[in-house]
Order: sequence, then structure tokens, then C-alpha cells
Amino acid sequence: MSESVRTTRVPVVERVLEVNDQLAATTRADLERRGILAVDIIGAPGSGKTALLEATLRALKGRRHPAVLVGDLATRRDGDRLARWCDQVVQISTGQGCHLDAGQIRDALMQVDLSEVDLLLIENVGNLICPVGFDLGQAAKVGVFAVTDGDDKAAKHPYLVQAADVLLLNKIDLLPYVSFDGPLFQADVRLLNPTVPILEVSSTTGAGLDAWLDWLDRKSADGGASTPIA
Ligand SMILES: Nc1nc2c(ncn2[C@@H]2O[C@H](COP(=O)(O)OP(=O)(O)OP(=O)(O)O)[C@@H](O)[C@H]2O)c(=O)[nH]1
Ligand SMILES: [Mg+2]
Ligand SMILES: [Zn+2]
Repeated sequence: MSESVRTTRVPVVERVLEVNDQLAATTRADLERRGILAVDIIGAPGSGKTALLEATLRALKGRRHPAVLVGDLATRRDGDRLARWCDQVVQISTGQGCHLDAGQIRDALMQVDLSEVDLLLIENVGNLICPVGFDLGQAAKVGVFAVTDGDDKAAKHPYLVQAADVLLLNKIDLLPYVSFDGPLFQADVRLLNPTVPILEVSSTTGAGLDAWLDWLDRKSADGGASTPIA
């Protein structure tokens, strides 16, 4: 990007991101000190983020101590769905905001008893674009794609693919009914990110979820080494 474009683009945006990054760094330090793995789950509206979390919470019952923060512009519906499986769920209403930011995460964490928690699952607002650029203090970013959204979505959303620590390809139970070129999707991902794991799952049937749960366990055991800020 040329220097002139840079300067016209951004003093205000850069300042917002700077403040955001400082707050996120404080959150990250707090969570790391407490040994809590925090993951930021990013995907398009309807790709199945809440369904994935429902299945995850169900599977982790009695094994881990999760808390969930979930962002939506409006309604408490996802929060209510998740509260059936987890007693520490905070719904964040973003109003017109199309992503979560680090300040909202810090405010929401005031409502969580972190002494009881070893895993923080954050469902970002359904959006493949700007959530990637806002550090929340997570240790890992999880990208969720769905076969029903088309096989071109990784190629069209390169920043998420590059920033993700793991990608989930959800709704594989629907593969017989949709036109989705799996090898093309995989090749597009590999061009952008040669090493990111791609886990094929169905949040509704449970297919492939063991690999995702193993990934969470391994990441927790690693101490949740932080992802660089996108
Ligand atoms: N067949 C099938 N349906 C799924 C799967 N995962 C989610 N769904 C359905 O897809 C729809 C959207 O799922 P949600 O979990 O609400 O999606 P979301 O990404 O949380 O959506 P937003 O929060 O609105 O961005 C629901 O009707 C789910 O039941 C899956 O693996 N297979
Ligand atoms: Mg949701
Ligand atoms: Zn946004």
C-alpha cells in the first residue's frame, strides 16, 4: 500500500486499533496468568458457530470449565441457546457494531467468575471481515466456514484464513445436497496458509468433532501460546 493512501486512510482508525490492542494485551495477560485458553470464533452469519459451541459445551460437560461470550447486533437468542449447556454465558449486544472489540470483552468478563473457568469461548458477530482485525486478547482464532456457503469463501476471505490457528469446515452432513468442491477449497486454503489445520465437522451430527475437541485440549496443554495480532 502506498504511503499517501496510508495517511489519508487512517489516523482515527489506527488510534482505535491502538487502544483496542492495549486492552486486548491486558486481557491476554490476565487470561494467561490464570491458565485460561481463550478462543475467538469467527465465521459468516449462519455458518454454525453457535451450533458448534452447543456441541462443544455438551461434549465438555464435566470435563472442562468453560465460559462463553457471544456477540450479536440484537437478541439474546444465541446466549439463551448456550446457557442450556453452560452456566457462565454473557451475551454482548453490539447494536450497529459488526464485530466484537477488546473493550466489550473486558466489560463482559466483569460478569464472569474467572476463578471457575479454564476455557473462554468467544463467538464473534457473524462476519468474515472485520472481526479478523480486532484483537480480543484471545490465544487462538478459529475460522468457521460452512459447505452451504460455497467453496470460494476461503479464497474470498484471505485475511481470516491467514490469521486463523485452525479452520473448521462445518455442515459436512449436507455435502450430498450442495455443490461444494472440497479439493478446491483445500487448495485455496493451502495457498494462503500452508499449515493451518482444516477440520471437517458437522455440529449437528457430531461428525469430526473429536478432532476439534482434541485441538482444544492440545492448545490448552500448550499454554495457549498467543496468536499474533492480525
Ligand atoms: N445440517 C447442519 N445444519 C447446521 C450445522 N451447523 C449449524 N447448522 C444449522 O445452521 C443454522 C445456523 O446455525 P447457527 O449455529 O445459528 O449459526 P451461527 O454461525 O451461530 O449464526 P449467527 O450467530 O447468526 O452468525 C441453524 O439452523 C443450525 O441448526 C451442521 O453442521 N449441519
Ligand atoms: Mg450464533
Ligand atoms: Zn466490524
